[in-house]
Parts: sequence; structure tokens; C-alpha cells
Amino acid sequence: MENIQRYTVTAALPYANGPVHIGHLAGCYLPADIYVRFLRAKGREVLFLCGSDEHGVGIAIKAQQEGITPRELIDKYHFIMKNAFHDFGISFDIYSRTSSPIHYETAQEFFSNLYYKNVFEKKISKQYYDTKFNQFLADRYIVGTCPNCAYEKAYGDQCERCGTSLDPIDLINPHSALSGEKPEMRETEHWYLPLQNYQDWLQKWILEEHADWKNNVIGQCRSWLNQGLAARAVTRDLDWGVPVPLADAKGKVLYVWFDAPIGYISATKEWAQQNGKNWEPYWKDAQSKLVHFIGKDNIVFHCVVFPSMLKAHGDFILPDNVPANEFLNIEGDKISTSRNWAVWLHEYLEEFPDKQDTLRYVLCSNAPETKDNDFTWKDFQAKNNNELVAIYGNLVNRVIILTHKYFDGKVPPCDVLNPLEENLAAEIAAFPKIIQDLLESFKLREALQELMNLARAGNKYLTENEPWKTYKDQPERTATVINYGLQLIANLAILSEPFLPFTAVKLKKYLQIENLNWDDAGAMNLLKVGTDISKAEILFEKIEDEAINFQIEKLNAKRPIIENILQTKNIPDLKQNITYDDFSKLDLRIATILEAEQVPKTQKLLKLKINIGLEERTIVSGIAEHYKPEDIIGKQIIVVANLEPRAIKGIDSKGMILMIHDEEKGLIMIQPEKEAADGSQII
Ligand code: B3M
Ligand code: ZN
Repeated sequence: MENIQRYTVTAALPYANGPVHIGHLAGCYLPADIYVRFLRAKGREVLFLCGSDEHGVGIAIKAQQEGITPRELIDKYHFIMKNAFHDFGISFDIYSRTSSPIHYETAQEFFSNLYYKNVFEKKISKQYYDTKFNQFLADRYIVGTCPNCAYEKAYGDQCERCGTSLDPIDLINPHSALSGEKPEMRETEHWYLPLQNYQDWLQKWILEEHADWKNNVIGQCRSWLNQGLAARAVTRDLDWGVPVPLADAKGKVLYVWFDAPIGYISATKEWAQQNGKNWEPYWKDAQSKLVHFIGKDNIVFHCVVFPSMLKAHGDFILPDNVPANEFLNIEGDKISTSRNWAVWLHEYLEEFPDKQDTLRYVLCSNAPETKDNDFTWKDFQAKNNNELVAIYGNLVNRVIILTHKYFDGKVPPCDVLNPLEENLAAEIAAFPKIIQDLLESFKLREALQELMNLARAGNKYLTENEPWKTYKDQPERTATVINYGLQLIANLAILSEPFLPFTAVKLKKYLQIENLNWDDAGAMNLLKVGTDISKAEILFEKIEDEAINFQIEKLNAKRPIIENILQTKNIPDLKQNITYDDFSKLDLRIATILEAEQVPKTQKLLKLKINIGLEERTIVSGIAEHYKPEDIIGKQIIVVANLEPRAIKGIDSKGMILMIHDEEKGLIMIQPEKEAADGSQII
């Protein structure tokens, strides 16, 4: 094993349907980056691959919700995500995307290869069809009443209220999310990967040959295998995705989980093209190690489905390890993009500029490696202040300041050695191997702990020797201790690189050791006597309570929204039914507010001039306690246009503005989601 020098490391391709949050970072991208940076520091050949996953129903639905095309959606998020990873030092060799031509080609070739080897089973199944939109409906596109809890907006694959997994057939009163119509049951044909044929092989390959994989990974694999594997469809009826490359597959695309992992191979090809390299050794040389970093929800795809695809194909190596992490929660609650319960990377950087390493440190030291973990802002603050500032930063600062104070900023000689130095040298010699072993077994939290132990050893050494006290009577002794202190922080700089790359770069520069790498560490002669040491800037700043309280309040402001969804309280009872005729008598129109002013001698009333397309009108509205006149000019509103005119405070008011009455927030204006022509009817 020792002679293997080439690594193909992948990090799960995130769906291009939203920005990146700390859960993504902690679960997958940060551990992958730490591992890869370590391999590079060891001088190993490594290719670090990632990219946006741009297909699937999720993307199609999100695009539809935003009123844009899937292509517009992925173009928007691909670059946002790419930049966020870059900003946090996630050092991909390539961040590709599955909408690229090279991926279409690679995925289609892969499918064809399996097709012509007769790997697939072709099966007919029944599926809902939207006759208005002329398309089959993915499970997510069917909405109906949950048979379990009677929630009326359950999806065909799951009820979001009670969590039950569903089959579209289970829904009571199903209708299409596209047209709202009742869908029709039709037959459709798909190609299936017969996973059952790989069951015996997987059993042996995972449970016997890779019993060293992480417990959480082996555990999930075992339970999938125990349930018994069944054939899975690898194609879908959808108009967004990689077209199935067969003449009799019109309107069908590859299932997103079939094409996405092939994206790792496409990304390798793209990287090779851009860099004049050969992609094949990374996927075909038995000496290359393939390692997939993923979150726990992706385990079955990377340990069961993709390996079966690779095995069926036959030309490719299989994963050597799949170090999946569990999930990160925030302040006790599950991260949720739709509820905005998240800490977004771009927002973090706006609020904590240049503090990438602080977040990297906190997320690694608290990584959900073996179980779900919780991120809290208080813990973030404590880890920054009590560990990065008080242990790491303080050590570096003290040693460099003393070097300048006593030795003109130059590395002093170490002529008066005591047994203490021997002990320290022996202790430090052991660190590179200790940390390496932990990293190689994917125990990144413990590895980081050991790095901090190295810094702790430095602080202890300084405290025991008090070089500031010996300077007067024994300056040579002070020189020795400072020399050792400097050698120690040189070791710290090298070994920090995978975890705290921004800090490592600064520190290496102060010490002029940019060229040193992992295997140089462990020694106490890294810095030559006489070398100039730069004056250090502060590496880590204390984070004050205000900044943390601000973050906590910002999150808490989102909590009531969550609670409102779950428990709707004090909702007024429904009024008596009206006929459609009653409703159709209302003439509701879009209008724009042209002018607004307070009605004299009143608290609540604003006099508004509005344009309802057909004419300009005056309306008196009781919203003055909620909206200031200057804030609403130019806003579009909805007006009951045929309400009988009435005189209010001597002003002729023609019509009424529609407002929401929220128990807690008071009156809220209703506005069109997009600008609409004044006078347009609400129908
Ligand atoms: N896009 C799933 C996810 O973000 C996914 C991973 C693909 S890796 C090939 O959970
Ligand atoms: Zn339900």
C-alpha cells in the first residue's frame, strides 16, 4: 500500500439550486480539502474534483418556482457556489458542472456502454401523466392529501408534515403541480440497473474487503444489503437532463443519480484537457486511490449504486474509501434552505471578513464525523477566543515579539541546551506522524486536536522557562528558548496548512519557510540562526459578545416563522360561504401609489393618489400607523376598484386597498410578485 502515490479525491457535487451554507462545508467540502491539502503537503499526486450537479427534478422545480428556466437557475448558482468554495480556500483542482458538453458525452457513453453489454433491464411501469402539459410527472410534481395525516399538500414521494414516505399512488385526490389538474395514469418504459445482481459481490467487497470504512458508512451499507437490493430505474420522463442516447427514448433523460457521479469522470477529463494531461490514470490505474467525500444522505449512491455501475462498466477503479459525514445542525435545529435556517458562507464573510480560518477551525473541531453535531454561535466564539486566540495566536505572538525585543528580529543561537529541550524535541518529533495517521484514517477532529496540542506544548515550554526573566543574567539561555520557540512555531506553520491554510501562509511568510513541507516537520532546525523574522500581525482577533449576539438575534428572527408554520394560532374562523357569483362581482385591480400624505388631524389615515390604469383616483386608507407616506410612493398594490365611493373626513374615497392583517405584525401590504401593468385585473 505504501507505494501508492496517486489519489483521485472527489467531493459530492452540490445541486446548483442555492448558495452554500456551513452544513455543506462541515459535512463534506472542508474534510475533503483538509485531506487533500495534507496529501499535497506530503508530496503525493492528487487530483481534487468537484462541480455543480445541475440536473434532477429538484432543479426543475426550483426554476419553476423562481419563474426562470433551469438553465438560468444553474447559471446563477454555479458561480455563486464556485466563488464561495474558493473564498474559503477549498482547493479544488477543478470545479466543473454537469451541464457541460463533455459531461453529456461522458454520461451518454457510459450509459451506452452498459446498454450494449445488456446490463439494464427494460420495464414498463405506470406513472401519472399531465395531459395539459403533455408530460409524465415526477413524484415531486404530484400533490395531494396525505393518507396518514390528511395534510393536503403532500408530495408524491413524501409528506412534509408527518414525514411519511409515499408513493404517488397513495395520495388522496392527487393533482399535478404543473397544471393543477387531476393527472392520468399511463404506462411508461424505463431502463433499470439490476442491483440485485451485484448483491453478493457488494456484500463481499464492502463488508469483508472494506470493513475499515467508517462505522456510519458500513452501518448504512449493511442495512441496505440486509434489506436486499432491487433494480433501480436509471432513466426518467423529464425534459431537463442528459438525453438517453437511444432512438426509442424520446423525452427521456438519465436519472440525475446516474449522471451525477459520472460527473467526477467528466470533470477529470475537462481538467486534463485544460492542463495538457492524461485523465485515464486517475480512473483506470489500479495504483490510484479513489476517495469520495460525501454527506450521509449520499452513502447508498456512492457505496452501492455507483460502484455497481463502475463494476458493470469494467474499465474503472472502484472507490478505496467513502468517508461520509453526518449532518450539522444549527442552534439545535436542522439546517433548512427553504426556511432559511442556515448560516450562509457569503453572509459569514461579509460579517466576519478575513476570518475564514476561524470558521474552518470551528467546523473541523466540531465536525459531524461520527454523529450529527450542533453549531452554536456561543461555541464559535468560545473556540475562537479560548483556543485560536489564547493558545495558537498567543504562542506565535509571544515568540515573535520576544525575538524582536531581545534579538533584533533574528533567529538567535541555541547554545545552552537543557534536558527540557531534549524533551520538547522528542515531543515535537512525534507530531507529524501522529497527525498524519489520524488524517489518513479520516479522524480530522482528533488531528486538529493534536495540532492544538503542539501549540499547547509551546505555551507550556515558554511558561516553564520564562525567557523574559532569564535575559538579564543568562541571555544565552533566553536565546536558546526563543530559538526553540521559533522552531516550534515553524513546525506549527507546516502542520497547520491543511486545517488553517490562510494562517499557515502568513506564518510561513513571517518565518521565511514557504518551501518547507510536511516531511520537513518534526525537526528543531527548520530556521537557520540569523534568519530575519517579520513582525507578526495579529493572527486571530477576539470576537466580542456584540458580534455573537447579533448573529443569534439574526437567527432567532427566523424562528417565529418556523413556529408559525407548525402551529398556526388565533386564526380567525372562516366566514360564511359565498357563491362564485358573489366573488365575481368584485373588481380587483393592480394600481400604483402616486402620492401619499397624512390626513390632517387623524392618526390612522393616509390620503393616497393612485393610478388604476383607467384613471387616477383618490383613496383614503387606514394604514398610517404601519406605513410612512414617503415609503409607499411608487409601490404597486391591489385595489377593490368598484367599491361604492364614500366620504371619509371630507375626502371622497374611491375604492379600497387590500391589506393582510397579521396578529403580530399588524397590516401588511399585498403586492404583485412581479411588476404588472396598472389596471390589470385580479382573476
Ligand atoms: N447532488 C446530492 C446532494 O447534494 C448530490 C450529490 C451528487 S454527488 C455525485 O445531496
Ligand atoms: Zn402526512
